[in-house]
Amino acid sequence: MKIQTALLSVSDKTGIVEFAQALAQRGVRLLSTGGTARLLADAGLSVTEVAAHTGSPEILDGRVKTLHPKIHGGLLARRDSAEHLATIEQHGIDRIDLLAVNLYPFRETIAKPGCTFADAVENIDIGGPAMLRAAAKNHGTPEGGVTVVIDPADYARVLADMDGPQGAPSYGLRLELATKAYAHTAAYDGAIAAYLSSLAEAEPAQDQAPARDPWPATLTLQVQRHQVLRYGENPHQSAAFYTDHPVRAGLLGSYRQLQGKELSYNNIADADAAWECVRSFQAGACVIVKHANPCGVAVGNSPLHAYRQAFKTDPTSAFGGIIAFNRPVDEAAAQAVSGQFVEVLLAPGYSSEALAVFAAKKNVRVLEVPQGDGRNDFDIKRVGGGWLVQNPDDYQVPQDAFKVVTTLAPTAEQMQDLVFAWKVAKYVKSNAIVFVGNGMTLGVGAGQMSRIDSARIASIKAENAGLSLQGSAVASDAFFPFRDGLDVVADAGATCVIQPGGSVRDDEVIAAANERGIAMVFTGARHFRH
Ligand code: 93A
Repeated sequence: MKIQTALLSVSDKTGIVEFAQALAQRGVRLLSTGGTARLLADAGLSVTEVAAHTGSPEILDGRVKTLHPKIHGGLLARRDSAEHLATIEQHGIDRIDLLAVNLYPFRETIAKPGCTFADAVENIDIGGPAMLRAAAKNHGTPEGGVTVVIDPADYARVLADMDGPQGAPSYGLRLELATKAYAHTAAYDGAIAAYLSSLAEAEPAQDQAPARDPWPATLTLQVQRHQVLRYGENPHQSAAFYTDHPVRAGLLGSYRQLQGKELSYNNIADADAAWECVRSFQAGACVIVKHANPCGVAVGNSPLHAYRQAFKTDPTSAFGGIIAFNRPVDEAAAQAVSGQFVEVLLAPGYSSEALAVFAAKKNVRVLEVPQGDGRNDFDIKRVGGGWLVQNPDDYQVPQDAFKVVTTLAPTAEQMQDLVFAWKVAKYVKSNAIVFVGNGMTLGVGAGQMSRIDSARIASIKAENAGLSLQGSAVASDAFFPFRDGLDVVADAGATCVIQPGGSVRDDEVIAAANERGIAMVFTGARHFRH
């Protein structure tokens, strides 16, 4: 069924004039709302204003412009129902075969600093979603139906089908565009619900009532599909990557891929771990991640230096790793990194020389993540039949809250390594034990069910890498429940330890530290990561 009449009503006017021109050339009659109609008329197109078409003027400051039976009847009449077609004819309603609508920019409006409640409310589109839903509902059958376009990127596809053998958009395309339209209106309403619930949370307490429950009764996720992934954590799982809308700068989701194969599910998960860890450093740093755990972290006076030091921690595990830098990567670092098998590289930027080095290694996925202080509102973990929701673990114990609990206090250099180790431990799966010396990790023990095993593994790994732990600093992501873990790190050569404290056996552990000549600091906060 050829397209005879199209209704164009768009806030984002990208490509609309060209699209309308192409439709007009193909003999399509154009209907349009105020602003869109003016733009098309200015471009010399013949266009009928919706108000003229319906005989009802736009009223209530434009709140009611397309909410009319002549519009909705034209979109909703079933093309395969003689009765429907007779009914619209009887009421003087023309079929509308194509609808191009994109909505008032609600999300963009509320993102603007100083947006008032009135601005937000006026940017809640009512007529647009009503038309989108109507047109999408009536996308029809292989024989015919309504084509609905919300994304200017799809205009060309509609025209291509109109020029194809069927002379009209195929059923496949109509179905796909209808799906997209519903996904769009659902996300749009989600954004409105999230905005309104944020107002309710911000409401000042009117009385002495107990503090509001900080978590809303229902959660609306503002995410959009960024990419369908080849597969999930394993090849028999299908998967997709959804990103926040909009993504905050500084978070992984704001990445730009400069080269390399498509990212996989595990690439994205590991890249996030690496990026979150590296961006937590003020100093120039490099983080190498394997299976969601850092296997090498170092600060350095250049990206090359930081990388070399990080790599030394565990060259075996670094093979096929994800490598993140918090400074732009230069040629020297690029050369060094390309000497190893690397899955993904992340940095806030790359010199052109560095990019030229990677260009010779087509498979390396090179990501640029813009610097920024964006953080997630919350973390989510799926459990059977539910979701666990929490604030992200972005608490940083201020250094003046550190408490030295042993007779010996750490020297200034030891304190630097302790702070470094504590930072890294937060990004290592629990139970985490991290040995550090001179601004680099020396041994990382991750993901064990007992802390003493993590301590043993960390020291074994240092030994395997040929690194000495004499005089090293150690961080433990949670308290030592017994003195045995502390004894393991002392035996390995550590001379200072940082840990939250808080065990019922703290006294035993402090006594052990004093006995072994270890300076120990309590942070008062722990960083479990599962
Ligand atoms: O205010 S509305 O909710 N009421 C309506 O009846 C209506 N019809 C279309 N907003 C409505 N629209 C929206 O106007 C469209 O979704 C589109 O975003 C915008 C296009 O307006 P104009 O063509 O005047 O720029």
